[in-house]
Amino acid sequence: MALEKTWRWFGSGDSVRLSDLAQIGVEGVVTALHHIPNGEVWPVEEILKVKHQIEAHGMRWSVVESLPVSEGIKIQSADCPRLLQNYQSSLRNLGACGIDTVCYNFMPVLDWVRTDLHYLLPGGGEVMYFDFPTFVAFDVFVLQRPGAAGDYPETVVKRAEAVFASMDAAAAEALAHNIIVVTQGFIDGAVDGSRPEYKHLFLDLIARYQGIDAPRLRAHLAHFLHSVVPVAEESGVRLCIHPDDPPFPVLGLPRIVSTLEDLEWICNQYDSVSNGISFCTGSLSVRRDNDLAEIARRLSARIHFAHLRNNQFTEDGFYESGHLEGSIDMFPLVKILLEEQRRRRAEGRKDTRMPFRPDHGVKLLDDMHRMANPGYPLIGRMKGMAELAGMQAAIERILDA
Ligand code: DNO
Repeated sequence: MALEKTWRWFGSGDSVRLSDLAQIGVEGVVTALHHIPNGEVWPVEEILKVKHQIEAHGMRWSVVESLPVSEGIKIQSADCPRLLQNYQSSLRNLGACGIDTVCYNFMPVLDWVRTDLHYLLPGGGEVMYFDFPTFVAFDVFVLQRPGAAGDYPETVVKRAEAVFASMDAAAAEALAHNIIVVTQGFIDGAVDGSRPEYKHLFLDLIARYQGIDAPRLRAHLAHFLHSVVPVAEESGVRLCIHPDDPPFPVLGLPRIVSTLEDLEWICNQYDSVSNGISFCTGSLSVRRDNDLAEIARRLSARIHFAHLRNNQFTEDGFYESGHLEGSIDMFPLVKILLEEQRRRRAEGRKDTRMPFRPDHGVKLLDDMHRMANPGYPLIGRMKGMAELAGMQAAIERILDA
């Protein structure tokens, strides 16, 4: 059996309707209660409204992405106990409504990062790019984060200086706005992008991590896991942490969900199927020392959700190259996930259908005129979903033979 075909949908404001998804063969929806402020409890009535809306179109609410972990939990502010209680209540409410898979991340301040949201492919499609020197230009020269230059090799800072010199004021502002607001706002980001002083607010959030290095952030994550995994377990919910994107420290902040070692450490903090991971090929593959097949094989029993996407590496970064084309060999990874489903069936586990979503997509054709969050075009994702479904059908035939 193929993986469950799911699709990230941003709620009734999304330009793609649930009826469109039913038409293109989506089986499950990945969404969140985006209207509930970060840190507040998700009430049963609100969960049920969305669940029923999805079910009315013949699909199910397969995955919550994300139930956001507030900054107060990551830094253990005075508010942390209340935020943890709220997180537990939301998990209980989700479980009571039969929503069983919850994705979250533990990245300080910033979720994913790209420096160019409109990179043109030779054929005319548009994708997102991460260019390291441009990112350093943002950090050191546009944001002017105190001490930033010391976090990078001198040669890179020199190149970043040249990048910055080539930008006019509008381009520098657009770069900051893309990184802090445009890519974060729609996923319940930490910064209120509507405020003109958004760069200062962002710097203030970063400053709150003073003294929080990787071991300390790990201790905070362990505390979070010990508080919420037992509740998830009781509620019939499987949590799955999303890896860092990109999987290395940015802005002088630690990132602790980047490697096999990190993921094994997380799984070992609390030995339960409810303490799982989201296998995001696009995020993990950016580190060339990550062996994705090895990660998938070692952790397969804890993978509850797959984000499938490819990258093309360049000398200074990477761009999102679609789903099958690019630097990642998708075939062995998809095969491991399909084999894991078979293993679960043989073991008698109930969660034998693993949801996957085509993660991001190339902006194509009519996508150019349709409103969408960065990375989430309709046609490009639909193409990716079809390609990945075809690959799965072929692998299943091979496994059956
Ligand atoms: C970006 C997404 C991430 C992801 C979160 C999961 O497009 O992949 O924002 O949803 O990190 O918690």
